[in-house]
Amino acid sequence: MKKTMFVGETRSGKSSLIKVLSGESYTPRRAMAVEFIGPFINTPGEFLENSWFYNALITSSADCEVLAIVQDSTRRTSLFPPLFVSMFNRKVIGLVSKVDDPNSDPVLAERFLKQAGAKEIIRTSSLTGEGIEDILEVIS
Ligand SMILES: Nc1nc2c(ncn2[C@@H]2O[C@H](COP(=O)(O)OP(=O)(O)O)[C@@H](O)[C@H]2O)c(=O)[nH]1
Ligand SMILES: [Mg+2]
Repeated sequence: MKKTMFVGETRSGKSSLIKVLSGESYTPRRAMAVEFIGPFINTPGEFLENSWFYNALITSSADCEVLAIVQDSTRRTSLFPPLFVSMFNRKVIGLVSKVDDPNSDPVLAERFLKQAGAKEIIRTSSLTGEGIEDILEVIS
């Protein structure tokens, strides 16, 4: 499994995805700290929400092979700036989260992820398991 770092807004669904991907063994904590869960690195939403913390994200990414940027498809806004991923010299996957939700707009979420620089995009749901196999395929 390739080491994969998750970046996304607070409550975008990062911890839920890691929980499903890692086989339910991870109990997420709500702490402003980088967490290491097997091959997964979870980063605090605050690191994306305040560009003062971009350096912390770049430092945390040193050890990872894949950068997973998570966009909540129930949100109509995104905090990813254009070409966000160009700061990281890493393979990138864009993850559209919560596609099971009635308010999900996966097309808009994909647009945000593409603007951020993601070329490979996977629609996911931690509730139904949609997209989980596809993520595992990319990072295995
Ligand atoms: N409907 C739906 N809700 C989700 C999904 N993933 C996460 N959530 C909910 O979104 C909220 C934030 O999820 P969490 O994984 O803690 O986000 P994080 O802050 O990015 O780690 C929680 O209330 C979750 O239950 C999903 O795939 N579908
Ligand atoms: Mg979390």
